[in-house]
Amino acid sequence: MKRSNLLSLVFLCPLLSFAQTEPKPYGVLPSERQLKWHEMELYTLIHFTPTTFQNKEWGFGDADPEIFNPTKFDANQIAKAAAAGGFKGLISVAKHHDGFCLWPTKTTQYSVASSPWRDGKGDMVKEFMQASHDNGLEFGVYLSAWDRNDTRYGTKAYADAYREQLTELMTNYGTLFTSWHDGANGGDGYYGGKNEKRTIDRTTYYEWHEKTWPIVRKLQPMAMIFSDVGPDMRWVGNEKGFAAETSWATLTPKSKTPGKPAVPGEVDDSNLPSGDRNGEFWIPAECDVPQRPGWFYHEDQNEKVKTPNQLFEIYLKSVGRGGNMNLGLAPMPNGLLHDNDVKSLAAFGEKLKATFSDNLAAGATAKASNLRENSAKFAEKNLFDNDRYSYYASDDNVLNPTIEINLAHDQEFDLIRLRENIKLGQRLDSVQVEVWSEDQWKPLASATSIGATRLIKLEKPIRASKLKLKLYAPVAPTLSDFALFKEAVSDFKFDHADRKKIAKDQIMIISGDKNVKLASDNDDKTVWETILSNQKFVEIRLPKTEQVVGLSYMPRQDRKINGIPAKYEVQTSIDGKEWKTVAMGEFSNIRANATEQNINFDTAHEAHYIRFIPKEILSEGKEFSVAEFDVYLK
Ligand code: FUL
Repeated sequence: MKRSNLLSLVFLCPLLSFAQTEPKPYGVLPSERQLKWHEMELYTLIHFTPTTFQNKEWGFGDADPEIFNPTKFDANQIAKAAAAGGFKGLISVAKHHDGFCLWPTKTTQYSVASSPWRDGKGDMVKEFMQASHDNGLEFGVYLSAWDRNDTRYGTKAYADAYREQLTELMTNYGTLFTSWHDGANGGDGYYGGKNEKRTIDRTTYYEWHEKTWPIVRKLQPMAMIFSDVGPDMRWVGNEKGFAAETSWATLTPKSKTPGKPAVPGEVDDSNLPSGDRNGEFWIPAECDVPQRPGWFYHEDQNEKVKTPNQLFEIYLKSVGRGGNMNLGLAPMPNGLLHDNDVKSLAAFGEKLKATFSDNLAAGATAKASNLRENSAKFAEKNLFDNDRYSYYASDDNVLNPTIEINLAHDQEFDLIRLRENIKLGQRLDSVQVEVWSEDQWKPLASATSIGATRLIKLEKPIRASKLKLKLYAPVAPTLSDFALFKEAVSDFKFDHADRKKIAKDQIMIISGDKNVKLASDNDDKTVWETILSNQKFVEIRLPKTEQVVGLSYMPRQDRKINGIPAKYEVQTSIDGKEWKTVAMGEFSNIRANATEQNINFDTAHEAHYIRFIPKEILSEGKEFSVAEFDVYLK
């Protein structure tokens, strides 16, 4: 370098020093495995068991293994579709509540080994693992603790067998990124033919902390353990895929039973969507949500596959709120994903790429009101280098620095991305963003709980060239990223098949209650709550006798559970006098995932009158509630 250039460099940067005292970490910190997980952002969860062939959400455990025969099963088709959607991992539900194991386990006969699939010689978990790796995805497993098939369920022998199953999965399927343990366990089931209800003490039965999870830690040290309350990531408290607007990565787990440990299924879930500011442990939210209304495939949900725009909204409210997004994929009985699912995933992947590949803040310059030790190591330029861990920091005594940002030129954007260097903890309380417009600073947006990633979506795109960030923290903030994007438009459409839904004004519900029309007003937000008469049923009258093939029940959408049935029966009649039962069953998982429940009759039934008989109402209060009923004709 010429001497004059060197001199001018020294002259231009007279203030920058080489000091580099890092700020002290704040609060609890993420582990190595959690850091890696935060970088993943997106992965998928595959539900495919005999339950798929029974068109149910929860198998009872009594399905004959003979029905499990997916003639076209192709793990590669599924993994490829996930990868095209931008997902970085795939979790195989190796065993769901029905107890059927997708690998030839030594612990029970109830597995692929007893099915006609691949002549009983297949290992579906292995095929999913291979396909994941072939498509650049990490692999993980879900092993339901509840087992509605196993006759030993409820005894120590089953708990031991469960741990043996876990050991098999942790040993034979390569490096796993997660071991996923859902919270639903205990209740009625087949249990080797006993057909009874079994209750376990969830706080002691599985010995999660003492015996079960140590297996994962020993055999798969980098696998994130999921359950309602961690230890590595937490359930977000709903199956919509949305974290709360303010969602901290730290949490103080709360038990449902004071004095007892908070373990899967025994959790006070009130703080799961939001986490706790300064919580006791780093347990970020995992936002799980199925791509369809249910976790398993149902033909009548083919048109309800989430669109790329819906998936994008979930991305903003999960990854964009410091959590990860776990999307449920549901193969059809033939073992392939439906075309609608594949197309929507691909279009979502394209939308993500089109939106986030063009950082409109690239090339910007920034000047902070204070720079830590005036050191280049902590300089503002670190905000634009796309490195999650290089960061801007202020001096220890400056807790709310401001940073002025000059974009390379005028830009139109509607998304702002902020990140903290979380290796030093979740430090920021909040951030405010201002925009320079008409010769003054104007408030544009604000956010709390920044953490690993915070995406702020503006109501509408804005054009600007100068912005200001105001940071608020109890210690020196360590901001690692500032980026701007414009959401790419997706005009994706499914090929719709016609459904023969009866017009709403043809549905007459017989009741003296004046609010009854709320149950068929085409508005999911309105709820009909009622005390049922002595007979305890809801009666629907059609204008004339029709060939009825099904009914749907949309539960209330206001997050309350009062009046929602867990089980049902449907009866039909031609003359209103003689009735026959045409369907009976459970609304599996309706508490966690209150989506529309479709009841399909085995065959069309001539009916002028229909009775819906709700059973096992989830919560006391008014006896029955419904957002919407629909009736389907042949
Ligand atoms: C829940 C289960 O009950 C659902 O069926 C589904 O598997 C979901 C991902 O986890 O706990």
